[in-house]
Amino acid sequence: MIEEAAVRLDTAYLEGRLVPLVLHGASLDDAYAVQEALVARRVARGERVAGMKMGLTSRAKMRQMGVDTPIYGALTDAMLVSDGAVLEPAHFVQARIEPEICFRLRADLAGPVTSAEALRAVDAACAALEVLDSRYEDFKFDLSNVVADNASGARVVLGDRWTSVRDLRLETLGIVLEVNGKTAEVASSAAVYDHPARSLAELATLMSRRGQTLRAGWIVMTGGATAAVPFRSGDHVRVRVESIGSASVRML
Ligand code: OOG
Ligand code: MG
Repeated sequence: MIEEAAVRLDTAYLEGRLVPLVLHGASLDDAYAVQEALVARRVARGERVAGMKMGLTSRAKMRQMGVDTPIYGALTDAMLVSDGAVLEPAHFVQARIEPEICFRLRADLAGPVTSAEALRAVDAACAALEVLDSRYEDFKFDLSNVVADNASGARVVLGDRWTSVRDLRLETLGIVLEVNGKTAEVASSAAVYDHPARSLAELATLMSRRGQTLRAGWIVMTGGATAAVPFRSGDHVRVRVESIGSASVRML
């Protein structure tokens, strides 16, 4: 049942198609097992796990998606694009984009941990955009199905510089999302689970329940600070994070 659900999601991802929900009444543990099987298929094709993402860590995102439990997903090197990249619409079915703060780890991190312990494993932060592309019609799903679908992950756009977290007041940084030169959404980093380090701590803690550990050198997306907005052909999107920098991306 788990492998079959993973194959259906993986095929939909590869072919740029939608699928009906793959799980019905499955436990959250089974949903993460599907996600792990999905990521294993991608690793078997030559992709490398480069980090993890937290999702549904802000009230704005929970409200938008109708799910009120934080979740996580994996990031592979194939999902990472650099600042200023131009994406191909053909690679997405219903892309959305959201502003995030991304961390880079300087040490392994095994949960359960407190926010302060989690922050000690972080070496730097970067402004980032996450491109989401649910494999389910209209981004409609429940907790288990979105977990199985690797938390709707599609691409991560990293800003052009990393800033040491030692010099930052991470709990109160302004975040501005611009679409085609106009302000679309604004937030504070406090929207991210009260503090982005708390999001990281929760990630390590959730992963520990499945016997997994975050690795030195990995990046961690801490979760959308605002609701995600549609990302359509011709759109140019930029995030600016106070004291950290900016990241931008275009859809051809
Ligand atoms: C699920 C993924 C949520 C975030 O940052 O909140 C997420 C979705 O919204 O489709 O990545
Ligand atoms: Mg996200």
